[in-house]
Amino acid sequence: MEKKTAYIALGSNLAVPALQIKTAIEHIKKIAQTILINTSPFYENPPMGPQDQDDFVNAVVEIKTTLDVKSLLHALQAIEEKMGRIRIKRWGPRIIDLDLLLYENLVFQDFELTLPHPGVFDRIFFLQPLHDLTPDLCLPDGRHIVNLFKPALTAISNKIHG
Ligand code: A4P
Ligand code: MG
Repeated sequence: MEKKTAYIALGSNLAVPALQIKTAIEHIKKIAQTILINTSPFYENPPMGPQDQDDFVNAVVEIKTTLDVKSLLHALQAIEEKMGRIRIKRWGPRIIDLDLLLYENLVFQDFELTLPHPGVFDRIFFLQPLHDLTPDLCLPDGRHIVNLFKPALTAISNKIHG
């Protein structure tokens, strides 16, 4: 099968978040039929949603894979489980959250997967690292990332590493 480009967002706000992101990246490198192409800087961001939790560390990685999109999603969920993620409350604290932002130009929706990830259009903690990796990115609907994320105007999150 042909190699597909995909972007995965990583987020953590528990147990030394930057370390959790690094560990998750090591796991991503080991996904079958998949290679890691690039890692964005890590950013510290205030929590979106409930404010009674610690700041998040967020990053995005670019991969190439010959896995189909569902196999990739399930591989990411297996990493979350291996790393001890417990789902307690929506938008609550987490050891690791792996969100599939984009898989080529696929537009898709079913009970377990929405692509592009709906947050890719407006969440600064997705857009900023994605812009670092691919400033020329065009989303499947034709919108250009620089029209969603204007670095000079909106760079409010704090680069901590990379
Ligand atoms: N799912 C559907 N589409 C996708 C996709 N493209 N990638 C389904 C990954 N999963 C996808 O996710 C719920 C369900 O989404 C899964 O069963 C999967 O099949 P989840 O990870 O179990 O639950 P969740 O993460 O608690 O909920 P949700 O709505 O996905 O939350 P988000 O959007 O992930 O937000 N603040 C900062 N600063 N940084 C963060 O990273 N993250 C969250 C969580 C809240 N606040 C944050 C951050
Ligand atoms: Mg999630």
